[in-house]
Amino acid sequence: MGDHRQTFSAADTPITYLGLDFSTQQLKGVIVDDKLEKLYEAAVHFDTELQEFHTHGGVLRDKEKPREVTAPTVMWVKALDVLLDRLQVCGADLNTVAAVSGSGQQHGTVYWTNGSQKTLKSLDPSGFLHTQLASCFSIVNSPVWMDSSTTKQCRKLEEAVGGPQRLADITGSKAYERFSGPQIAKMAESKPGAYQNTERISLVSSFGCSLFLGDFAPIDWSDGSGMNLMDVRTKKWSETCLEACAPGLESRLGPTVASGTDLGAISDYYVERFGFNPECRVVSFTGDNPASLAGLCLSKNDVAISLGTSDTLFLSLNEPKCLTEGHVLASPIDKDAYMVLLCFKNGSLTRERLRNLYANESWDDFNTLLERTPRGNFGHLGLYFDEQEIIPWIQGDYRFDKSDVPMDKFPSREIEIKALVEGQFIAKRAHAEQLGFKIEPKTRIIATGGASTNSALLQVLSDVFNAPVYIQEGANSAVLGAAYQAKHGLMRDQNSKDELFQSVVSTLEPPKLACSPHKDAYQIYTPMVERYNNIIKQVLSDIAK
Ligand code: 5FX
Repeated sequence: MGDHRQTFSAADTPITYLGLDFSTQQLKGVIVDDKLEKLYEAAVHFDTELQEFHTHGGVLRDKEKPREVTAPTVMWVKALDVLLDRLQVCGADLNTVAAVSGSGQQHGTVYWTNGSQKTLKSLDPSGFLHTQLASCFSIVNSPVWMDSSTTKQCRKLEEAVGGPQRLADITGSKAYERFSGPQIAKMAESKPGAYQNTERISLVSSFGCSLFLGDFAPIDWSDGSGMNLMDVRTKKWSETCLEACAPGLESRLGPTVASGTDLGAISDYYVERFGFNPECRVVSFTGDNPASLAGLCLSKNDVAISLGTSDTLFLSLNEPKCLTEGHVLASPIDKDAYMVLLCFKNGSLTRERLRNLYANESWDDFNTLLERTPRGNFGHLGLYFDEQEIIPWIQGDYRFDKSDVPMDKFPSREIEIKALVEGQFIAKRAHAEQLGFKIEPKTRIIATGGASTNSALLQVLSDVFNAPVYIQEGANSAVLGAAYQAKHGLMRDQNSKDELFQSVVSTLEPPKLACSPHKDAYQIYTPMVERYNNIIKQVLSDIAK
């Protein structure tokens, strides 16, 4: 390992890094310079540009089996053929790329058939990648994160280890339908012949990495934490979990590797076909959420909150608690740290519903109403879950007065709007704190996603977390994170810590300050977080009756 940039011999030409993101709807690529400034970017949109695969939103659904969601594996390969061509057409000189890394939608699995390693190792540069790999997959469609058809396998896995909390203690999460372990278990049960013929199982990320390496790439620790199969502390496969999912699984998964590891030189295929430098290194790929953590340059005291159709929160912690709500993953940038990931289904669509009900379908009116009541909303607390929420597992609208007595309606429109926004952010703080997050004087919130342009919303976020809020354009954070990780991968060693990654990204513009908390914010919202926790306990126990 060591600093390969010293030896990289693209003489007199600038050094660049290539990041890729195999996301749900498209394959993206970005080339950055040595200061990590973006030089070129390109994308291949699956539905519109690879129409022969008949995907909608990048996935395939069967009307008869609505919970099964897959994507054609070869479509991702073909997208790579097109993307690399496109980058060259943009003017990119791929000979300057010192390292490539990537990100992939988390949890999705790829099944390489017997003999495919040999094919990967002997790719012919005169032919397309997708034609050479067309018969390399033991099932043609890969299950992806939107699949929810594995409830039976989830319960079996939890029972085998001693319950959901025990599984969370080991792997960082209770069993989830979309996680790879239950997905592999279902594949092995429903298609035993294809499973038997499977030489290697990759995640979407390690699959993308394998294409560049010309060999099976190991699964990295961070994406491996989204499988319900890896011990999140020792970073080794859990034998009990493997046995509960499928026979002979360990050899099919291969080894795990620290995120950001330099895995070797790029396959000759890319040197001869696309003009890559033979010294270009391939750095392990990771999941899209960990790559976003890198792309947002999140440091130890930061919390990233993405405000979109669904809201996502993630942060880095040294000693997280593993619970049956939320996910604990190995950090992609620090070998001793963890990444906490919380997904909330009810984000923008719920905000929009209340805007339409109470604020004349206008965000300006919504913001005026939001600013009209004082912080704490006279003690009113509201929770609005249009869809079945993931954290907490509740659906419906709930309203409480200052003594926590349930109410059918709040007395005014402004109280409804304030209750919605405060309630959404109080929930985020409460669940992050349950997993070990503490507000520190240095805490910063990095807001991304569509709603992060709404400053009235961000002020409430800042007050609830008693921390300044910064805005960062988040749309491309995963692909940029992959490019940053390519550079980081060349510089890191076995003991790599957060500080090294932060120094790698120190050339970038810091995010912009959007707002700071009011002086009374901590005293107002800390008791409300406590009240939220008690209310949720009560609502969940009422639901269970
Ligand atoms: C995380 O657990 C998820 O399932 C999603 O955010 C996918 O990673 C999206 F690609």
